[in-house]
Amino acid sequence: MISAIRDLIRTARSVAVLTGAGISAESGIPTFRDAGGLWRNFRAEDLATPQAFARDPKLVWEWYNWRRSLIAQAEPNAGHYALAELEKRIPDFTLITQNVDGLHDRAGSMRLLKIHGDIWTLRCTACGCERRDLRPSLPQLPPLCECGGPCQGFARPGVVWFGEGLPPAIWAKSEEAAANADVFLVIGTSAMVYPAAGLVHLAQASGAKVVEVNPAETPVSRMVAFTWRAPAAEALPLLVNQTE
Ligand code: BJW
Ligand code: ZN
Repeated sequence: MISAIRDLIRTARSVAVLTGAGISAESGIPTFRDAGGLWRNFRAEDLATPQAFARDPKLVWEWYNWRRSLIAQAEPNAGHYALAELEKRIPDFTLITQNVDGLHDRAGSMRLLKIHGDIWTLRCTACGCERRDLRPSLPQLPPLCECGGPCQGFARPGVVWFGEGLPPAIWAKSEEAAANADVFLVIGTSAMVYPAAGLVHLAQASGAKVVEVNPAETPVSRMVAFTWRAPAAEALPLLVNQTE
């Protein structure tokens, strides 16, 4: 199967990739929906919402502080690096990630679309201004806007919560990449959260060969051309090394 996937990639005109939390699992960052993904018995669906933030911003920020601290200690793994390497070899390549952890950037990926935002960005709920803040754990929760204006609004994480739209320009580019891809790799995502999971269907309907890399079955496993049951950090380096 590896050589068949390798051949697909080698002869592809355009490759697009969708990653999810599973690609960062081997960097020590818990996924959302596997065992170990819970924080104080909360699910992402409980905390990653505008309603949860309105009700208890400190609680939501404590969750993000916990995650920021874990991510700050983590390093990109062989899966992240393999995708950065693949990008160098394929002229038309797009990496679409649902992850907010920044590990793809740190591995060197450049043609990267972050459809769910970035945990290291803070956005003011009053004036909308954004700033980067790389401190692993923020001391004051919730943090205040630092735009220098009079707003004094709460800052929130610069990520996309349930019920919120995805950044329109980034989403448009993601749909275009999925629709134009000859090969679409789906890596480490449960494919349960929409509209991200819809990219797999769009790619397939537009004629792409879809390849899934995931140790577990997902709702898209049965529709894809290949489903490779392996951890991303093991599978992706094999794929890249064999495309040389
Ligand atoms: C490994 C591994 C290893 C483990 N190697 N793999 C259509 C149908 C039904 C519902 C909806 C729909 N359209 C919209 C909705 C509602 C909702 C939704 O999808 N709900 C579902 C839960 C049912 N979607 C939304 O609300 C979205 N917005 C929207 O649609 O707006 C439209 C609109 C808005 C306003 C007006 C009008 C229209 C927004 C979704 C935002 C999701 N946000 C989060 C949080 C981001 C910020 C943060 O990180 O804090 O995004 S939730 C969370 O889930 C996060 C993730 O990106 C996302 C996906 O999770 P992912 O990455 O797939 O992780 P897991 O844990 O689920 O899976 C891990 C996988 O890895 C597993 O399969 C493992 O097996 C695997 N694995 N080890 C490889 N080593
Ligand atoms: Zn502000």
